[in-house]
Amino acid sequence: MARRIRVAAAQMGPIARGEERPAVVRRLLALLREAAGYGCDLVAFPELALTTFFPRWPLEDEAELDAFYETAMPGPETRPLFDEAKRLGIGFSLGYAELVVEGGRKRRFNSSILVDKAGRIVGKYRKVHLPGHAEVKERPGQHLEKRFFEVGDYGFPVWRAFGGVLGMCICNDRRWPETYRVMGLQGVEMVLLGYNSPVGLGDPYELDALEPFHNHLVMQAGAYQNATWVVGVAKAGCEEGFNQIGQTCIIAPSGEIVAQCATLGDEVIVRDCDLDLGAPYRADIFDFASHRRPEHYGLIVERTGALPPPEEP
Ligand code: CDT
Repeated sequence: MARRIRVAAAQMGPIARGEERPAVVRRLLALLREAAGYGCDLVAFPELALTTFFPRWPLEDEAELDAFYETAMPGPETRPLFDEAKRLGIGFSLGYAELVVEGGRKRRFNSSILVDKAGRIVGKYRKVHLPGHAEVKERPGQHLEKRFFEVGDYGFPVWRAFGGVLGMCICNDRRWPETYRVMGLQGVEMVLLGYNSPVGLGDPYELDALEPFHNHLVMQAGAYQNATWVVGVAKAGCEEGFNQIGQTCIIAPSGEIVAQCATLGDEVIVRDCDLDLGAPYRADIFDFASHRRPEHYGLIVERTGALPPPEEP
């Protein structure tokens, strides 16, 4: 019998700096209800889906900064999302800024959770690849994730959920082959990932112009090379003066995009995903046990890694 997940990717348009949590949760609820109306098992929301992308500002005031983080999940303001998901019998993944106090020290992570149809958190991931910088740069836009988050300390776990093996990663993680491969080696069948990808921060125009191409390139390659579905969900549009790409999409284990958003706003796309679609790839071209040669990779690095520096002209 085919193992199918009907998944929704719920893209969000911009969230204003002053938009309060209850208003954002109302938007999430509308998207959740729309997905449930389509009979979805699961809806994936973006990275930092409860707030504006606050690492664009060098926030100095600690109380102001803390207000962008969740100290409990669910907390009083996010509880309605869990209750409604349970009532409708739909799961979800959600990206948010997490603040925990450990040993009297505040720890901050860029996190996402996987919630089952009964409203229970069954998986949690903390972003590993934090892009940008900790110090303010001389350029039009900042990306201060290294200042406001620690590197995630959970690795790339996968979970048995929704009748398959699911994993999560967050935004910049999608550009690194290791992200997918670590999950691929654990048999992942669907990767849920949210992103906020700005253009116009001051990179050369050539890079910004290719950003939509690179966005799909990395997710399609990750899907194909690991025979997994990938659900990539954007927070899109012009947020506080900065343009963020959209292109929310659902990618099959073949690497093909099978559904894609057409706007830069709140929008739901849906696809029935056959989790067994990756099986022929895993049985042949990407049969890791038969064809991968990890015992040689170290040797290759050893032999080629010590390239002498270029000679002075
Ligand atoms: N949120 C996130 O990880 N964004 C990065 C852009 C970094 S630009 C300095 C991305 O990889 O899309």
